[in-house]
Amino acid sequence: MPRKLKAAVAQLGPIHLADGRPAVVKRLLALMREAHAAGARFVVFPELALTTFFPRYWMTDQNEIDRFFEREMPGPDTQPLFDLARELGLGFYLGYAELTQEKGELHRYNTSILVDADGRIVGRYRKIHLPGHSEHLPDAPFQHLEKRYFEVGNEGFKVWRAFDAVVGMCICNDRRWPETFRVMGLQGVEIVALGYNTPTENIHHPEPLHLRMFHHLLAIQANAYQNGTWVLAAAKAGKEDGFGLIGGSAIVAPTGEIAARTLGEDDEVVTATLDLDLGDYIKRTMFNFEKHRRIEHYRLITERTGAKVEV
Ligand code: ING
Repeated sequence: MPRKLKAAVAQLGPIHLADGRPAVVKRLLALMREAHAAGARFVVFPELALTTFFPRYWMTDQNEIDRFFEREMPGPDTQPLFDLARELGLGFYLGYAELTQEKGELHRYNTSILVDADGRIVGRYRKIHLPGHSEHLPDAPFQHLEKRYFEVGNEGFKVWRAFDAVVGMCICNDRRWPETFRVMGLQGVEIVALGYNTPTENIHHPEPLHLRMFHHLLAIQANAYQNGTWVLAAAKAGKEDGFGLIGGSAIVAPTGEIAARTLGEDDEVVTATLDLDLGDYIKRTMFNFEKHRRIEHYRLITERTGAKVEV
């Protein structure tokens, strides 16, 4: 019996500084209803889907910074998402800024959760590849302070059984690193859900605008194919208080082909029926890890952090 899952990617348009959580949650609920009406049982939301992309701003007051974080999940503002998930039988991936206490100390992560069709949290991922910088860049048009506001995730790249599939998660910049997907690929992942907030401008080095979309799609298509997995990628897009974020939300098949993608930069749902066995032939042939990988030659990947020219 082929395993099929109707899934959705729910792109968010801009969230401005003035937009409170209740207004954003209202948009998320509407997107859930739209995904459900299209027959979806799983919907992927963006990274930091409850607030504006606040790492673009230089802040020094911790109370000001912590206004962007969730101290509990679900909390009063987000509980309606879990209630609707249960009512509709629609699971979701949600990205948000997590403020948590561990062993009496506060920790802050760029986090995503996997919620099943009963509205229960079955998985959590804390972003590992934090891009950008930690000190103020006075000449930059905006900041990218994820290294300042978040700690590196401490729970690795895991997978969970959900929606009759093996499901993994990552967040934004993680999608550019093949290690992200290969670690999940080595756990038999069949669906990787990810959210992203990708600025239209690269503050680190001027590059043509078209490369932002090209690199985004290149990363998710290549990693889908090289690990024989579906990839569901949801953008927060559009101009947030004038700062541009790319769209390009997409559902990518294990073949690397784009099965669905958004056209605009506002709230938009796209869906596809995932054949959860489609990646099997890729994992049995081209990317049969057991048969073809030669880990005896890969030592540098885990022993060396930066590149070193020794010739
Ligand atoms: N955003 C960007 C991304 O990886 C980034 C970070 C900015 C990468 C500029 C390259 C250039 O899509 C997040 N949130 O990781």
